[in-house]
Amino acid sequence: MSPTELSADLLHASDRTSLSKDSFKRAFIDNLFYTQGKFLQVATHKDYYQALAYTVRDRLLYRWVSTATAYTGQVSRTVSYLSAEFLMGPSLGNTLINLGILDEVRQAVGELGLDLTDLLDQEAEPGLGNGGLGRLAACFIDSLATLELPALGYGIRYEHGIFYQTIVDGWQVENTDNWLRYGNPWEIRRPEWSVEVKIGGFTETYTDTEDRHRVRWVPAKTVVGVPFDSPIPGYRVNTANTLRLWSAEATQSFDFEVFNRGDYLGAVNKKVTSENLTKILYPNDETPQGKELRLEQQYFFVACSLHDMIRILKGQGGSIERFHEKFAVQLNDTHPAIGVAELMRILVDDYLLPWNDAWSITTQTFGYTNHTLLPEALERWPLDLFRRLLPRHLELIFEINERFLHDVRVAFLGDEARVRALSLIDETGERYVRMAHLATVGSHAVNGVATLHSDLLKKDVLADFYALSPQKFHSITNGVTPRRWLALANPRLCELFRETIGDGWAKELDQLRRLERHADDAAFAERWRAIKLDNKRQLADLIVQRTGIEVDPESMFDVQVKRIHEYKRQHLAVLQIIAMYHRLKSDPNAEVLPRTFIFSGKAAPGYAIAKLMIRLITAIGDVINYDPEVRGRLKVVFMPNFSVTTGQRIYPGADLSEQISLAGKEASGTGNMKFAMNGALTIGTMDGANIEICEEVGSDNFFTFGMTAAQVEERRRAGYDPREVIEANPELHAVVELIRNGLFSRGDTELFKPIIDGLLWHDTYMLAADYASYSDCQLEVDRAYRDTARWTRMSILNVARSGKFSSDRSIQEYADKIWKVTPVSVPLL
Ligand code: CBF
Repeated sequence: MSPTELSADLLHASDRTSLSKDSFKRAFIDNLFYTQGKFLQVATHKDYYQALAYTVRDRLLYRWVSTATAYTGQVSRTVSYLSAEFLMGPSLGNTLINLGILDEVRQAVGELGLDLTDLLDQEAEPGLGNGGLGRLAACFIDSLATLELPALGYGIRYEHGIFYQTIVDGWQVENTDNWLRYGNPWEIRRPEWSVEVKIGGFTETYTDTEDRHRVRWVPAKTVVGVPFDSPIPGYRVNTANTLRLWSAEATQSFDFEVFNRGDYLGAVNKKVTSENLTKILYPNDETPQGKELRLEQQYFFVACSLHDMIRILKGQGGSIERFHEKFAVQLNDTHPAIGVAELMRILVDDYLLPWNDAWSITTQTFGYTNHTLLPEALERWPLDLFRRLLPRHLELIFEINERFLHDVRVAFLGDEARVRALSLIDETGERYVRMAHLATVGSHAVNGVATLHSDLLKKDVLADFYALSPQKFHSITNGVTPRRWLALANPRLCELFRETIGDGWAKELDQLRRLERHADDAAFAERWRAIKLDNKRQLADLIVQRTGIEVDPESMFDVQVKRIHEYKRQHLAVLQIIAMYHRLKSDPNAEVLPRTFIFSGKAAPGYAIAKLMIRLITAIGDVINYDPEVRGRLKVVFMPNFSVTTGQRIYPGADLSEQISLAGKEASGTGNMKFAMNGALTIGTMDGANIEICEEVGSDNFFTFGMTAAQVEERRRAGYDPREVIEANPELHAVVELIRNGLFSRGDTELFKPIIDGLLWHDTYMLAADYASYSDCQLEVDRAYRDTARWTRMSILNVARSGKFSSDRSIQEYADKIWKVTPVSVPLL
């Protein structure tokens, strides 16, 4: 019997594989006993969760091993998705959905006297990302597995993920995230595939045996990257791909020489510094900080991942010249862009390939996704820092640049301005390496994440690159996985889907279209409303639990959840809330629709204005929520610690989704999609994917306001003075005065001055210019909401037409346009 047959035999006989309820219960008790060392009567909820997680993981491992076996036997191209962030969210619920065993497991644990929901709540969320970009990576690996595409997600196993946010006296307080405190049952450490990564030092030249000049990198230190693997199951398929996250360890845990000299602390110093590398996720969204450790983190995980791919290639008997045929490597933003130089280094220095061959392999390997147009978000590294950490890579980047700029000069004779604009090195002041340029030059495909964003990339941020190689540019609109964001988050709505149109939508979201024919069915609409109300009740419970604020589920839930950032304009919503409050105070009988405004999101710890915006939201809540004259008609809530888990509770309970960024600033947005597919209507600017959502659901079912991206540019060019606009709008003027005079700061006129001054003197994100249009649009929202039948119909149509926004569609486009990969079906062993 061969080893594979032998293990297949064992698998079939095992309680670790079977999906039957009895075998599941036996396995659960077994895990409780043998992995947790507990029995039912004394175990805690955490123990139960761990035992359940291991029981489910065992079933997953069977698929994982089958997948690995299927992949080993064939040579089809594999996608390597390189991302510094993977905001996965808890695994247990999602795994149960994807394996199709949620109901059985609920029953099995129920028969043991346990409640599955309680157990799901025990899981610590791995917050290994800041926001949209990291969450997109998580949706994408779910879709890759669901579409049965061979893929590996590569990233960093941060010991501490995004900070845990609490609100103290109305202010954001950051607390250390400790997601690994109880261990992580979903990962397996694979020390046998560790990689040694060199850092720092210098380079030297030498002559090889064939008398050619070569360069050798002599590093200052070496760190070991240890992979931790988690299985990523596709939805109702046998495929379980791998998420491989790298953790830094020291080459030696203890330096005996130093210890023997009596320096006890010094003996462990190296270990501590090496392991610091993957200690913490940088909590900045869209504002990279030029910190040395950050560049080290980026290089570390990229170097580990490329070496791992070469190990796999070699293991399959492939030659390095065929690297690009085996791997399509996608750069999730510029964070892994150093991969271009690292692959060149490996090919030229380690494998001694001629430059042109190495360059051809490299450019055929990489694809680059840009996620932002904000100039301040484009990563640049000071040359000195770069040289100190990666001396050889800097030399290679210079050489790439020299060759590239030669091509530019030939393409645009005499246009030295263009040469400077395209250069990989920014020479305008202190010299920097421009990572977006490195990624663009080193990739065969570059894409934006929504149509407008891709157009603006071509027109603005990467315009010169587009002029040079237009064929490289693509647009792939983002998407989100319907498994987590519908099946898991909104079970009641999905039950209605199941009864009405069956289950196919979870894999082919376009099938939701079939709901359209029920949009005018009164009984169906009634059930739709009842589900929304139920979801709102649950959300109201969560709100009171987390904030102490009671809200009325019958009021409209008007929600803005996302990172706190000036360009996203949470403060525009705040101005509008104050205006409504003012209206009510001026005329207590004024017709103001009862609304509950729900905000949630984290501000980067060093981003003072964003933190002040949180303070302003909590401050207006403190006034409005307790004003007897308002009689609960308006409530303002700030939900602490927005996360994947919190999102799963918020999206299904929302009536109105606020997507109000200044047009041209939000690359795509993905929260906007989650809201729409959960039946919330959007009030939004013509920005990012809002435009496509509006196109899909129809402008009658979407509330648009504000300037378009082109109008924003025009207005700026014409000279924009926010004070003029504010003076001319009595409502807005009154609002600004209320804040300025200290209504929300107990008379303190200094507290919110930075926000007010910003608005009056700069208004970079043009709140004043869009205010009137936003305000009018909110009146239209009021009118629509009062007409219950109309609102419900709009809500149904939003869901029915949200099929485009599945990440399965996005991934299929990447597979066809960029990666050229095809599915591999996995037989179970
Ligand atoms: O593409 C995914 C998301 O990425 C961001 O969050 C980012 O970090 N650059 C953008 O801000 C979002 O618009 C985008 O949806």
